[in-house]
Amino acid sequence: LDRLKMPYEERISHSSNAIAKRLFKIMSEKKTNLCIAADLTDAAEILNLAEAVGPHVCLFKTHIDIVEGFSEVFVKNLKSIAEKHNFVLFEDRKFADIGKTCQLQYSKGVYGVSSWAPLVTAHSLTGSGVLEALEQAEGLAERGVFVLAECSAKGSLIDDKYVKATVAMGVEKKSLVTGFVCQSKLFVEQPGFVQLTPGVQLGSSGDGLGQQYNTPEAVMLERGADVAVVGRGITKASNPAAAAVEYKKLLWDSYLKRISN
Ligand code: 6AU
Repeated sequence: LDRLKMPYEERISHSSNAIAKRLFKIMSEKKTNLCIAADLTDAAEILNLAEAVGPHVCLFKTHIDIVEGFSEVFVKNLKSIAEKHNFVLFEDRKFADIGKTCQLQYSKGVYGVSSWAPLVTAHSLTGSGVLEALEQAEGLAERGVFVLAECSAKGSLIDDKYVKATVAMGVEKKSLVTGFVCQSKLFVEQPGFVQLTPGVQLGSSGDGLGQQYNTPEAVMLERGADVAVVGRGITKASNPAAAAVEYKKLLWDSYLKRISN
């Protein structure tokens, strides 16, 4: 089994996680493997972005703790745009504490993430108790976690041993784990998991603060991405909707090329 050669719709039956199944279905139906990183700080601008790029993305990734103007109405509006355009809300919280603390951060506090985001990210740093805790927390019935196995940032301290142990941890909890955030082909023989790869932008190699960029073609054809995360390549464009269409097309064409080879 080689996930890199398999169409997304065929991978649905290989997955044990409800959100991975939903994601493969959305990608096949909408013909997009683009995740937008909606790293804007103004709530109204995030809603405008969601309306503009919604038809072109499978995932809408937020950092909810950078938003000024957060409210229940904001979440309600974001949820309804997600329903209208059929994309999944994805809070990139990168949970990294002991399990119990992560559980509280996930389900309580100002943001109540587990009540509106079916998908979140977590670090493996503190062990599998984090996944256990997220699974047992109150919130949406169907949920998924992307576990961070590799980082796009220059000088990241993550080494090979950490990477391997992270994937092993995710495999052990496959009912909860949607896939892995990584930069290379770590689990080609596991078609049920999704590879999410950030650090994608055309015409830039980095941001001067450690971020490193690859092209859409490189992440899809060389690095094994299933879904590519694009933030500033779209949000800083003069026309974000047009930029989303451009990235969507490049990513989808690369995917078609990959499965046809
Ligand atoms: O395209 P950018 O550089 O504007 O945004 C990249 C987005 C940011 C990061 O928090 C996130 O992707 N990210 C992640 C994720 C998704 O977890 C991991 C990583 O290794 N690098 C990275 O940039 O929202």
